[in-house]
Order: sequence, then C-alpha cells, then structure tokens
Amino acid sequence: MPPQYGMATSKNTKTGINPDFSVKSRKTKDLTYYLNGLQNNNRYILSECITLLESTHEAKRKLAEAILDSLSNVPDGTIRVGITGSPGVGKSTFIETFGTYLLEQKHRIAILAVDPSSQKNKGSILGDKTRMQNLAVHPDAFIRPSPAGDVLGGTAAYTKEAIQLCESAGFDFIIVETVGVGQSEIEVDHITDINILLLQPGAGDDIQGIKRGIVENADVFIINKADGQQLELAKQTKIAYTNAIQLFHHDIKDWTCPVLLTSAIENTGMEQVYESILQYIRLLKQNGQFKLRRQLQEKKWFEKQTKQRLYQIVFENKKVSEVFFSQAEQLKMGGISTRSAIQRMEATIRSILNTDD
Ligand SMILES: Nc1nc2c(ncn2[C@@H]2O[C@H](COP(=O)(O)OP(=O)(O)OP(=O)(O)O)[C@@H](O)[C@H]2O)c(=O)[nH]1
Ligand SMILES: [Mg+2]
Repeated sequence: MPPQYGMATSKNTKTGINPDFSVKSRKTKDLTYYLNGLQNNNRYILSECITLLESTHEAKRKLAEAILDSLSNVPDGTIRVGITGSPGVGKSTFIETFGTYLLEQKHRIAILAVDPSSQKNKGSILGDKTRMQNLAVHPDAFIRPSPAGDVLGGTAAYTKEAIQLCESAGFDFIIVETVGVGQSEIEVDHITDINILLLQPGAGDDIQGIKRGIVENADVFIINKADGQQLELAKQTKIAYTNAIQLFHHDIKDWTCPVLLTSAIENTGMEQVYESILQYIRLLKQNGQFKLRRQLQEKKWFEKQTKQRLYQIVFENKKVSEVFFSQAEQLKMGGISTRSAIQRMEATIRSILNTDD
C-alpha cells in the first residue's frame, strides 16, 4: 500500500497526529508525490497542488499542468454548487451551517472562495475561516480562500482547475463562494452545475437592484437571515421574489426556481436547500444535460482561454505593439482614418503570423 501522507490512521484518531505523516522535502516533490497525495485524499497535498496553480514560477506552473493532465478520470457523481450574494448577506455563515449539514449526509466537501476584491487589496478572505470554524477543522472538509493576486487566466479559470483537483482528492460536493460584485459570478456560472443566489430580507423591489444577469443565472433563491424580527419580512420577500422570477425564463424546461427561507444562525431550511440541489441535478441528469453542460463548459473555457492567450501573445510581439501605439497616436492627431489604422494592424499581425518572428 502506498504511504498515506497525512491521512488519518487508526493510530491517530484520538490525537489527530499521524505518526506516518511524511512531507517530502522541496527538492524531492515530483509528479508522483502529488498524484499519490491526491489519490490518497490528502488535504495537505491538495493544498500544495492548488498553490502550484497560483504560482507565477514557470517550473511550478508546468508541474501544475502535468498534474492536471494526469487527472483524466474526474470521479462521477460530484456536484459543483456556486453560491453568490452581495457582501454581508451571510454566504460564509450559510456555508458553515449548510456544510455541516452536508457532512452529516456523509459528503466530503470542498469550499473555494472567489473574491475579486481580494485581488485588488492582495489579501485573501481569511476571515472566512473564522466564520467556518466547524468546517475549518473537519477532516472531510477543505476550505481554500481566494488567491491573493493575479492568476493565469483569471479567477474563474483558476477555480475551475482547483475544482478538478478537489474532486480528484475525493471531495464530492464542491461549493464555490462568490461575492456578487459584477462579472465574476457570471463567470463562475461557467464552472458550476447549479447556482444559488443568497438574498436577505428586504423590500421586494430589491430585485431591481440586483443585476439582471445574476438573477438569470440563479437556479435556486435563498432568503437567508429568516429569523427573529426579520422572519416576517423574509416571508414577504419570499413572495415578492416568487412573483418576480416568474418573469425570467429558465433555460431548463420543467424547472421552476425555488425561493427558500433559511437561517444560517438558527440552522433552519438546510434540508430544503439540499433537496432542491439534488432535485435540480436529478433533472439535469434525466434530460441528459448534466454531462453535456460540463462538456460545453469545458469547450467554452478552452475557447475563451485560447482567445485571451492569443491576444497576449500577439501583443507581446514588439512590432505589433509598436505599430499599435503609432497608429493610435496618428489617430489621435487626426492624420489617418480608423479603418486604415485597423488595416495596418491587420497587415502587421498577418506578416508576423507568416514568419517565425
Ligand atoms: N440573523 C442572522 N444573521 C446572519 C445569518 N447569517 C449570517 N448572519 C450575519 O451576517 C453577517 C455577515 O455574514 P457573512 O457570513 O460574513 O456574510 P458574507 O456574505 O460571507 O460576507 P462577505 O464575505 O463579506 O461577502 C454576520 O454578522 C453574520 O453573523 C442568519 O442566518 N441570521
Ligand atoms: Mg464571506
């Protein structure tokens, strides 16, 4: 049997310390080390693999690529859930309570956070670990905050790869937490199977304030903080949303987006959320959409990444960037037409494609 780095063994169930634990020194960590670690569901090595994804170091990125290439068989039966909502709506607290419920249902859960604002201040949402105290120490849960900086291909691409790593390390229920500030949650839609929009009790016309795209991307609506003095308001909000979302068309026929009430603090409504997720996934599978959607996501992702890389590579060319800036300058001076500037750009790009320049 291969060594089970950091895995719980019968010897350590009481102390949480594994006497067989062996973390190889930096120099000896090769592909086999990482693949064995993932296969043995080792959370520490999973974490190391994700760090490789974040790395700007060429050799480390190559290693990350090799690891991803070796993960041909993503286990069947995993569920990828996106949870979106405005700052402060209760996403992290909800995930702690709902995650605990999922652990009771014998799932192994991984939580990945996507926080575009943390990119700007170069800080990760470590606060989440304090909101997720139970999950942070549970052997069947894995929490990974947002990367604290730019990552190749952007956060959505990075998260997509992190999901694959988590699944190969035996996590079957993946939760992606996204702060609802704009583009990011729509991107996350392309990496998850189901999307939950978390809201809080408030006037029904709140729906006006939520970007249409975000509402359209949601498959389940949750009014969280349905407790104490806010319970009545939450019930009214539920009615308002139930009416409002009838105006939106869901792309899966036969699916009516449920609007659910939860309290993450009082631990209510978790079973309904779980049932709704399972129902939706079941429907996708019955319609033959589940696999198809993941395949389409894969294709879209490939296309998008290729276009982005193409753009970068072309502009890395000295001649292209020189012509670009000189044309932009001439346009500003009014010396040429936009059409001829574009044509010159095209000619330059074509000329470099035809040479090995
Ligand atoms: N009454 C009540 N308060 C809640 C509930 N869930 C969360 N809160 C409170 O709402 C506040 C924000 O909770 P978070 O879980 O940090 O919210 P978040 O959406 O993750 O916030 P960001 O990560 O900053 O976007 C905290 O003070 C929580 O205690 C709930 O179900 N009921
Ligand atoms: Mg949070």
